Amino acid sequence: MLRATIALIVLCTSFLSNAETVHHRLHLNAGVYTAVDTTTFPMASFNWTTTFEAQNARITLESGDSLSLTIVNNDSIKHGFKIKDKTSGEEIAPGDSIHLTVFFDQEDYATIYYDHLNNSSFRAAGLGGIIHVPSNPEGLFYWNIKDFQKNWASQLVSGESVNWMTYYPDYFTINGRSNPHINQDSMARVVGSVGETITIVIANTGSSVHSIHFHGYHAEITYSSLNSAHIGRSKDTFPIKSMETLILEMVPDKPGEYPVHDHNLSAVSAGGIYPNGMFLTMLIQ
Ligand SMILES: [Cu+2]
Repeated sequence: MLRATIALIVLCTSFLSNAETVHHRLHLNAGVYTAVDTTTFPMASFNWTTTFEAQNARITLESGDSLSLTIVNNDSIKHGFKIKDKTSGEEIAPGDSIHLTVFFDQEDYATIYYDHLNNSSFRAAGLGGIIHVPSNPEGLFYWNIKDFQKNWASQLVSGESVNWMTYYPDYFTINGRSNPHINQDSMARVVGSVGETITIVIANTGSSVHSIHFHGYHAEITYSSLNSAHIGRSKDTFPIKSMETLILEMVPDKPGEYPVHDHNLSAVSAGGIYPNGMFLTMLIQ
């Protein structure tokens, strides 16, 4: 009996020891984005290094982890940092850095970290990424979706306010890319097998509502940051509001290559050209 109890304690401790303090450093970089049609406009992102990349760094944790995060502001103006539903938001002076530690206890959970200052101007300039705590480490894909209005980009990246009532986005990205380049991102383009469990984390870090339409397959909502009542619903179109996160689970029932795109077709364009926006294909073998 004593031996069994000790064995159980050892077993429990070994499970708990998976939880750890995970150290990461994010660099807030301002840069120039080259869109799919070679148009360029200012953008800002949170990256792993001091080099600007349109794709914001993605943070994956295990439940029970403490995220020990340093954020370095490499820009010449003041910025902010907030983790949605987790922190209240802090400011970072130009050239300075902040440090915070946040505990993540829920699995199958996704949230957004972002620059919360200036009435969403900085977030709309690109500063928003995904934090994900998966329940299953296999078959994970990520779509960080954003929309941009090219002729506002200089104002937004400088933190100037805009009249959101007149917002008219003309560039649309997934993980910083658009169709057809997005198909080169192996964390975005779903490639899998019949019967495999595929998890897709979608975060709308842009400013418009999007509606993601799957051809060929249905998916089930396993997490919704806005509507927990939607969990368990199986369907093929998923509206997602600004700053919402969804986790979808899909088990393909047949092989094939099928498109996924924003059902709002203006978001399947870049500078008015179709289909250079939020459009990619899923390949199931
Ligand atoms: Cu469709």
